[in-house]
Amino acid sequence: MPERHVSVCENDFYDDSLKHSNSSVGLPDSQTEKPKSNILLVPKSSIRVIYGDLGFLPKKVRHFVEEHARLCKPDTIHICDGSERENDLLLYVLQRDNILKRLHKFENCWLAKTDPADVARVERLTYISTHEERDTIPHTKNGARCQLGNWMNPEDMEQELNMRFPNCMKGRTMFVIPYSMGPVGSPLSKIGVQLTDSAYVVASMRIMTRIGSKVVEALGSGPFVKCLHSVGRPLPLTVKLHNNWPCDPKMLIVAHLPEKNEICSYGSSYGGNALLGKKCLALRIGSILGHREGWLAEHMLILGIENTKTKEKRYMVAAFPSACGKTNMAMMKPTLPHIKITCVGDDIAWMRFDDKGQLRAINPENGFFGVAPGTSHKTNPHAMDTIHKNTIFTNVAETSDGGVFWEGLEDEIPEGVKIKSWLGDDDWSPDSRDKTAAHPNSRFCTPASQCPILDPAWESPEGVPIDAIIFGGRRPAGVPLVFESFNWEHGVFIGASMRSEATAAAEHKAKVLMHDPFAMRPFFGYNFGEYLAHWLSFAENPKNKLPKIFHVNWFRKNKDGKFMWPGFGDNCRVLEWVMKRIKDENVAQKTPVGSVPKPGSLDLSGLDEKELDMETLMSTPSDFWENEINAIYKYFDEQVNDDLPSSIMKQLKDLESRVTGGGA
Ligand code: OXD
Ligand code: MN
Repeated sequence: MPERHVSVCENDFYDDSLKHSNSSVGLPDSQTEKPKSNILLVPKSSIRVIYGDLGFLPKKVRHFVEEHARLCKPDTIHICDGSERENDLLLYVLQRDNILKRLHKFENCWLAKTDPADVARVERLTYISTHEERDTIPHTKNGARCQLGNWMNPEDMEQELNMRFPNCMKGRTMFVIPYSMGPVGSPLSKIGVQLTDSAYVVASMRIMTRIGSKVVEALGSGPFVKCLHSVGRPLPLTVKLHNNWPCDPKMLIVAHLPEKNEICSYGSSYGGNALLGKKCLALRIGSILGHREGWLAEHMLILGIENTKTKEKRYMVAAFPSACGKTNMAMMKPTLPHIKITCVGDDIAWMRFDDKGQLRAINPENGFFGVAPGTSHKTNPHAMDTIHKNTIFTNVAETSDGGVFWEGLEDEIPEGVKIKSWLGDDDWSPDSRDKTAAHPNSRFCTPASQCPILDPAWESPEGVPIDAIIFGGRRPAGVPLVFESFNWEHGVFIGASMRSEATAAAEHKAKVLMHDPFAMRPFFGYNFGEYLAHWLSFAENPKNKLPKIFHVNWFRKNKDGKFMWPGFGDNCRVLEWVMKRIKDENVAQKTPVGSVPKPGSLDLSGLDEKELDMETLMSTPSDFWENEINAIYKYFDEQVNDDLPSSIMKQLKDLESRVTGGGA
């Protein structure tokens, strides 16, 4: 593939747009309402605005753009309007520069392959910078390395950023993306403005968030989160790129500066490192704003569930660590004919108790950035129906008939079709040099509006009412299929003590059991102890109708290493039981760890009950739980230390005495 060392500013396609932009010369003065020209003068050179008009940006945004254009020195500026025309232009350029390849089998679908060194979120280089360390992370004990976030002081952070951003966009175009997390104009939404030198990031942000002129209008003179992103490869290049994918993994940093309402990301173009609305704004900065303003930003899917027999409908949220099947659950095709699931969101929930004390949730995103491997017509037919148009695939394998392939699609590939692996092996087979056809963290980035079971209220500005909160993880042993907390405080403790096998979404080794409280371990914006106190505080307002809290585990294995529960569409049976518990139906029985379904209370119709060992699936073996309790003691002690709320420690002690038979 020929290397193209060009930036979009060289594209003649822009000529047309130039005619539409104000090109008279003059020095823009950010203090005046409108700049006299669309050319930004910086010392010794000028930066042309080749798309859009600086003059239409609110003063504060213009100032932000000008300041960072002076710092990063792009050749040109493109102010995103979010139009179809703009998207066509970007896709043309990305295709021309061999960053995206059209997938002819589908409608408007694209394939990107990254530098193999830029394939996942990099948690160890993701920082929150505040004056006080303890505002961000608890002090650890016994010299333990903090697992609940990375802190850096503002002076060191400034130095780190100064080593990277000056001149970093030379030769490139700086895109200005005004974006809304949440429906444009909803009182629960937040606005960000991302500056980036990656057209791939713009094309992806356009799917994952709402971008463009409508956001600028909604913003007016209001606050916004300042987001600066660079791939870290100014032109001319000094190194050879892999797959034409600009990135600088050695200099990578993802920095959050909550005291300035700013996010700065350098060196990666992929996923949560680069699409700054997602993990950076919607979770890390979002959780800080939620703490300040009395709401919750959580790593949770949101789904609607309807029993068509009783005509009852409820909404639930569920938190699972990355790549544990949130997207599959959010789009579940239930195996019980009277259960209907609708999808509101698959990754993030912003939740707030309303004036009547009802918890309400919005999905701040506009698309799904789902893990591709494992997704198939068998596991998630609704996702498969969502992704066949207007989708950007990254690091999946391609097929000789212009389609895509990943692990899990073996039964869906037409006879005679060849597979080209994500690393470029042209005739890939399971015995090939490349172990997997697709990277384990390969993704589809697809518009939510294409999901066939999207909930009618998914964009409702006030959010959907939430009646159950579900936690879960990959637990091969000891943890029952489902259990309910005894009360809110116990539920918060269950969230705090979550553990799960690591996955490929970040740099950790898969299969290692990691503590992942609330599935938020990589995404806490502030001290986890404070976060727990924030959750506990909602019980102090007597008006709040606290949802019931549950824990599920679809991943328990038997002695032969086989999954004991069929999972996927059959998980609706567990959700139906949760619905009954919301109404306080007498279908639960106590165990030391929580309340599990009474025998016979889960609808197992249609399943081969001889195959199912429900007794073991619901069991809570004491030896397992004693070890679990010890691990939680160690974790709370070393990682949360003095910041652990005393009521959470009491919950752990109560669990211990229930498990060891000491009462409580
Ligand atoms: C994601 C993640 O990309 O959790 O959603 O890693
Ligand atoms: Mn996620």
